[in-house]
Amino acid sequence: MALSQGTGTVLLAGTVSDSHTWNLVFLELFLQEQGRRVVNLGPCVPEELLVRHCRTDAPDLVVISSVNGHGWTDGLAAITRLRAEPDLAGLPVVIGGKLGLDGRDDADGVARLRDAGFDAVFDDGDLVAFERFLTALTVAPSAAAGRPA
Ligand code: B12
Repeated sequence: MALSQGTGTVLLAGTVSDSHTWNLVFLELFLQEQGRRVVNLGPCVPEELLVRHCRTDAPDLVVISSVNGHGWTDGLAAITRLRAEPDLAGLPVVIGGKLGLDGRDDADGVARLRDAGFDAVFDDGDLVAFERFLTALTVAPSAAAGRPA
């Protein structure tokens, strides 16, 4: 489903091990400023809860944030669990923040997360790239899914 400007619902969640919250507050405001309705599940969201909310809230996009340095593993577990559900296979899901511990670009980590099912990975939390992704998703979901992370 396309994210139409002003109407799309975004499900926002921190990863299971991550207790940071200001990243989520920031992203909620960022998305709301663009007219999105945001359901913010907060930090430390287990995979089962995420799956349940993907069904009950019927989001047009899922945004996962991780800044505690465990994003590669937590993100992989979350997307693997989500993509195991056939009815959620086509739901756009992205992850971003500070995914590793050393702050360096990790092309292998990005590739692993993309292969596992994320539509985009914003390792350095690049908000400009994220905004471009949102615009592409609004116009044509397939174009957004095809762009490089
Ligand atoms: C405040 C803080 C805490 C507070 C959190 C309070 C709270 N209520 O959130 C406390 C003290 C609790 C805390 C705990 C820990 N912290 Co801390 N914390 C910070 C600190 C100083 C600021 C984070 C913050 O609030 N920033 C403000 C928000 C708005 O910005 P942000 O989080 O960077 O998010 C931005 C981007 O990353 C991006 N973004 C985030 N997610 C996404 C998703 C998408 C899709 C996109 C596009 C963008 C995006 O957008 C945001 C806005 O620009 C940072 C250091 C720093 N200066 O960044 C460390 C930091 C995040 N913490 C760190 C660590 C290691 C921990 C602990 C593990 C420490 C410990 N040993 O216990 C624990 C985490 C425990 C856990 N289970 O998660 C490390 C993470 C290492 C890494 N990833 O490289 C950091 C980077 C410090 C460091 N340099 O080592 N922390």
